[in-house]
Amino acid sequence: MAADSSPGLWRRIPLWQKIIAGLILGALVGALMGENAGIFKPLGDIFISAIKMLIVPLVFSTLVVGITAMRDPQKMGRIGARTIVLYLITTAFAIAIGLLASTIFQPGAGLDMSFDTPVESEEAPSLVEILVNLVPQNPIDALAEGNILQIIVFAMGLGISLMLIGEKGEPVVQVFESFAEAMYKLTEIVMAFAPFGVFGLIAFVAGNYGLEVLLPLAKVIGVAYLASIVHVLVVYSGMLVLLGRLNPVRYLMGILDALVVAYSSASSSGTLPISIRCAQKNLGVSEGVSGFVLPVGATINMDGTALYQGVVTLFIAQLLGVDLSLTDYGMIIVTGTLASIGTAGVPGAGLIMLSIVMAQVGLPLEAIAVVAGIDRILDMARTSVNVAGDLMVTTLVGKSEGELDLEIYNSPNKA
Ligand code: DAS
Repeated sequence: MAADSSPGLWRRIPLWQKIIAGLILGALVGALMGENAGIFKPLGDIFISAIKMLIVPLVFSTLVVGITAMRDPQKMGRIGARTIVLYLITTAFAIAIGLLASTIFQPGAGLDMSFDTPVESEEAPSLVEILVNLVPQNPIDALAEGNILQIIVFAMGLGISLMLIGEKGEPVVQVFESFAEAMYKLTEIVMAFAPFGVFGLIAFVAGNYGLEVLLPLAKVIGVAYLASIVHVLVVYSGMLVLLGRLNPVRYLMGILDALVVAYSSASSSGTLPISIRCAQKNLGVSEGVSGFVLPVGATINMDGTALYQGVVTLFIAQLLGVDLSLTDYGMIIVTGTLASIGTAGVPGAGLIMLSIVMAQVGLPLEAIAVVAGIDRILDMARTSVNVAGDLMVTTLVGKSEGELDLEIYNSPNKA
């Protein structure tokens, strides 16, 4: 009798359903076990380390292959310009929505909370510093340190040079092509572990954030989550429909894996390999566009962080009874955008950058201590928006450049 080759039940369940099951189970176990749920944290830590292991080799090889596949330096310039403009537009919308939500719902009004732990203020990186630091003095160091922007610059230079030398570059291009394929396969192997990793991460978080921590600040958490959902459903869906003539439901279904990993890990850069996989396998974006737009986005496009800066800065001003002027609102939008560009794609980075925005409008940095205790809960939401924004722009840029496979994008079955 032929061996039964049909996949077992576990393999027939779509990955995103298994990941969400891991998230729900983790929340339940964490709520039941409290801090003892920390025993599952190593599952999450191993999973995060495994996806971080992929970032440098995957981004580098995908970018080199993607650029050589484009065969047109002008096209790269166009993609870069479109990417930056769309990232700035979505970030400005995000801050505005954050400010509007806190203005309407007044989460800080009538609250009385003490705070005393001073928080050191960060300096926003100037645009000049960001530009100068783009060029790696030693590409091997950049790869070893995981400096994504420098890796992108070097990969672009190498890709364009390989394109320009034509035939002589073919052997190297083929090596990168097979290396990138191997990295995609390794990403899939790591993703099979995602349900268990997400379970471990959420069980730990749910076990450490009991109701006694969350209830007093439930309103500001609610405002941040509501504003985040509105930003994704209104701004991103609206841009996909208006600028790309694309069905936003297919986009939302296609990014679920990346969203859940972003939510449970609170790390955009840690989610990057999953984002690249979602863009290519679920949204049909080409290697070249996804391999460029997503790593840039994971480094400088943080809409969720920008939205969070708007919500929390106003929350703290309300808490202290400080009335902000229109100029202050303008300063929050400008410094919030710069702070989000300078925010690293790792857990807690946005809280540190919050000090820049608060200092700009004269709020005491000690007040950050009020939201520090619930930062992980806020970080999970803002990271999810950061990743969703990167994937939305990647989809739009792919569509505008004819590098989006509409058959894959419109398919109801997502990998
Ligand atoms: N956790 C950061 C990220 O990975 C966002 C933040 O801290 O604001 O995108």
